[in-house]
Amino acid sequence: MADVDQPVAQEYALDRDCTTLSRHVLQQLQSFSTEAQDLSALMSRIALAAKLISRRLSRAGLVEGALGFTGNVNVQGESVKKMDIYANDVFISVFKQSGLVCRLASEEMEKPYYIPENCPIGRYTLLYDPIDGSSNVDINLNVGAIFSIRKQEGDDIDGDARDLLQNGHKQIAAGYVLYGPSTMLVYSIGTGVHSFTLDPSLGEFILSNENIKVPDHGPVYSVNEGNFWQWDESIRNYIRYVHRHEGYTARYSGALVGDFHRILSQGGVFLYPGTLKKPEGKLRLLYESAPLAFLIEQAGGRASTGTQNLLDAVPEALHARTPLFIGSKEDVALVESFIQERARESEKTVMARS
Ligand code: P6P
Repeated sequence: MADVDQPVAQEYALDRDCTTLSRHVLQQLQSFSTEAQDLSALMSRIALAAKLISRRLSRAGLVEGALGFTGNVNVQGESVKKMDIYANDVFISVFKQSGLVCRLASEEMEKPYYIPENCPIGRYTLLYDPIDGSSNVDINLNVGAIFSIRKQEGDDIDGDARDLLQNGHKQIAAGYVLYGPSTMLVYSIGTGVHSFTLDPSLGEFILSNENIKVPDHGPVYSVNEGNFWQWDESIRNYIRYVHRHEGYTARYSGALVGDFHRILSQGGVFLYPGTLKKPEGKLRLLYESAPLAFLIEQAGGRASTGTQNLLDAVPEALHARTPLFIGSKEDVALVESFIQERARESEKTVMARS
């Protein structure tokens, strides 16, 4: 007797296989407006860049000159990996052909890259970290890419992209690519968070999870405890708390995208606090923290600088950094409670001395 559910399951499987990223964006917007078409085309370009970089990463160990350092230092003061440059160039090449993106702002480029021929048509700016966690590249561990899309405001006559120095609510789309055992693309255009998995046999990103929600609380805290003595006492007090209480476990891969993806999937909190050497923290606001903050809020979680909602933060410069506390709302609130407690104690001390 044939399984009566067979046709439905088969139909569902076929429908899922046909839910590509570009189709999903149009479904999300339930419109074929110019902006909807633009966003769908932009996401398709992101997917193409991700496929090209995934292909390079999967064979990097076999390709002469793919791995290792270039010998240069980028605007962040970090040693540049050959894969950083390759990935950055892939995004430039893919979006030059897009006709939609007028400017590219990348961790790897001090100034934005302008594509003047696209400006009359597409007034979008792509902000991205082409390879996040590149210290993992040469040892075949997970790396990622983070992207954010904003609409250009004004004509940027003097080429300083000042209109980008606005808070994270100005983002119209954000997401990341995780190059792990499989290559996943996770995105939001403000209608929930959705994940796609690259099917190499199809060469397509196929829908794998819709409307992802982060648990209100989770067991994971993700932080580089090697910086313990560089942190403010409030953060050290939080770490002492999770050390002494049941139900917490530490996970840290050294690549933000992988650590964030674990938090999004299982709940918990990722922390990159300010340190003595880097009081503003290490992570960049416009193309690392703000896109992830956009996603986590869409997934029902929170992102904070420690003193304000991350999406409210306004950068003073293109490569501005900010402390980042992001994940489940209860776990981010717990970190903030230690910061607020410390601030109250400091205030009392100052009052007592005055
Ligand atoms: P640390 C990678 O260089 C990165 O920008 C993020 O991907 C990662 O979360 C962080 O830096 C790791 O920094 O200081 O812990 O090595």
